[in-house]
Order: sequence, then structure tokens, then C-alpha cells
Amino acid sequence: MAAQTILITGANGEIGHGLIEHLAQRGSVRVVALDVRPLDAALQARCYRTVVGDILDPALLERLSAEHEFSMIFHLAAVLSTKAERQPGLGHRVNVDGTLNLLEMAAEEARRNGRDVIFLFPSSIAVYGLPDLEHKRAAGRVREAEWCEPRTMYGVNKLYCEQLGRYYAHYYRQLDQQTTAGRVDFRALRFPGLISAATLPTGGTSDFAPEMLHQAAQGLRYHCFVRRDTRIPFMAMPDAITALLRLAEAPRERLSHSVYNVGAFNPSAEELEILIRAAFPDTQVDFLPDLRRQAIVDSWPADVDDSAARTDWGWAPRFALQNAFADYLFPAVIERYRP
Ligand code: AKB
Repeated sequence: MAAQTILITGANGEIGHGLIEHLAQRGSVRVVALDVRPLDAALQARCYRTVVGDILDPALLERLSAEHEFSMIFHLAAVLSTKAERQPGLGHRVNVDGTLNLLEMAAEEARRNGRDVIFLFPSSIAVYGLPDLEHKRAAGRVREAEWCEPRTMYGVNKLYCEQLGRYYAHYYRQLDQQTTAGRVDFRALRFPGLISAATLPTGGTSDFAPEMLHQAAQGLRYHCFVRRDTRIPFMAMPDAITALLRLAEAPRERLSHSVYNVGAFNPSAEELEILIRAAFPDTQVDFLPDLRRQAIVDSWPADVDDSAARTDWGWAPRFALQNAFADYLFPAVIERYRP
């Protein structure tokens, strides 16, 4: 049987890097990687094909669809929350129009090949919007259906695309006489802030955690743009990749949701600093809150309730706070910045 062909958009981003590395180790699938920026040579070598291009170019997507039979799409391309707030038009185009283009492509693939196309969509804790710190404290671990009143363009985009995905999965072309033989099997995860040892995020608002770590590992002072007591959920990148793949592989009939929270640990910014200082004693962090970015993070929950993911498809993070840093992040960043 021919190997499955998988499309990864935003392949050059943080999750894309981790996912491609992981899939290459497994070796059983052909990865077609799409990004607006070329992948570095090492990552290219792990892909079946790499394409430099824009998800906003429907002709390119049509061409890719004609050339390959995709059984699965990981649609990772996005403009993150801080950048989308500074360029809302761009954020909406990439996050919404781009996702619509990919869903159309998936629907057409499913119709043409007569089988479902699994569509993985990384959503975000940015879909939540708590009105103030008092509500944030009282809310605790937020469930999927609660507090979905995002305060950012990115959060609004992600929340809408979750609904768009659900529509394509269940109601797409519901007035047509003939039902399509295949359909889009849409599955989304609401990721917390992600921390990778291999890459740094660009344009996010949870970036203070990975930035603090990578600056400390290089012996550089860090101006942290949130208060010490800021608390949101985070996850180590290997667990984010595991979560995506577990959800992708879960039997359809086990899934009671189309969108799942996934959590791992939720330190305050100060707890992060203390942990990082224990490994890098020269760590210097100045807490200089940027009030506008702070307001965004304050509207995100302090933690998420991921019991649906645990029950339906066995989600269980490998890394809690201590072992994420001790066993994965510290050794890998020390290696990365070794002179
Ligand atoms: C961001 O900060 O925009 C992202 C996210 C929380 O989805 N990391």
C-alpha cells in the first residue's frame, strides 16, 4: 500500500518543525510542506516535497491538490496574537481566509477521492476572554464552552475557524441533492502557550516564557513584558506534537467534541523565573509590563480543563513543569547555545 501523503501548512513555524522531525522519525508518511519561507536544508531533507507559497493563493492549493492525494492536513499556518493585533487585516486574511482556502481544498479532495480527509487545526487559549483578573481567578480551569469571548483578532479568528471547521465537517453543502462521498473530518486542539528548545515563536503574546528561557540560556538580560503574577497554561513542544498526532489517530467514533482543550502546566511568570534561575544562576529578568500585551494575557485563563481530551482520546502530557525544564528544555537549550 502506498504511504499516506500529508500536507503541512506553516511548516516553517515552531509546531511545523517539531511535527516534521517527528514524522520523519516514524518514516511511514510522505510530508508535503508548505510555507511562505523556504525550509532550511535539514528540514527539507525530512520532507517528501517542500513548496514555497502562500495559503492565500487558491491556484497553488488547487495545483497541490491535483498533484497529490492528501489523506490528512495539518493546517498550522497562522499570524499569532501580538502580530495580528498590530496588523488586524493581515491576521484576518491569513487566519480566516487562509483556513477557508484549506477547508475548501480538503472538501474537494474528499469529494474527488471518495474518502474523508482528516483536518487538524491548532486553535488556542486565545479563544477565551475573561473580563478581568477577578473573573480569571474565580474561573480557574476553563472548559471548552465557557468564556468564549476573545479580545484579540487572533482569538476571534481561531474561534470562528473552529466553527467553520465544524460546519465543513457536518453541514457543508447541506442543500445539495447528492451528498459527497467523503468529507472533512475536522479536529481542533486549543493549545496553551508552547515552549520549544529548538525554536522561538514570533508574534505571540505567550512568548514571554520561551523568550525568558532562551535569553537566560545565552546569558542575556530579559525584559519581561508581563507582571510577575501572570499565570497562563503552557506546554512543552514535544507534548504539543504528541497531542496533535494522538488526536489525528483517534477513532472518529471516540470523539465527542470537534475542539479540545489540552493542558500541561501553568506557572506564574515569577515561578518560571525562579525555575530558570536555578539552572542559569546569572539569569536577569526585569519585569516591565507592557500594559496592552498584559491585558491580552490577563484575559486568557489561568488554566484549562482538558478532561474531555483525556477521556475521549487518552490525552496525558508527558511533561509537567519540573520535568519539562529538567529533562527537555534545559539540556536542549544548553546544547543549542553551547559556544
Ligand atoms: C500566542 O501567544 O499568540 C500563541 C497562542 C497562545 O496561541 N502562542
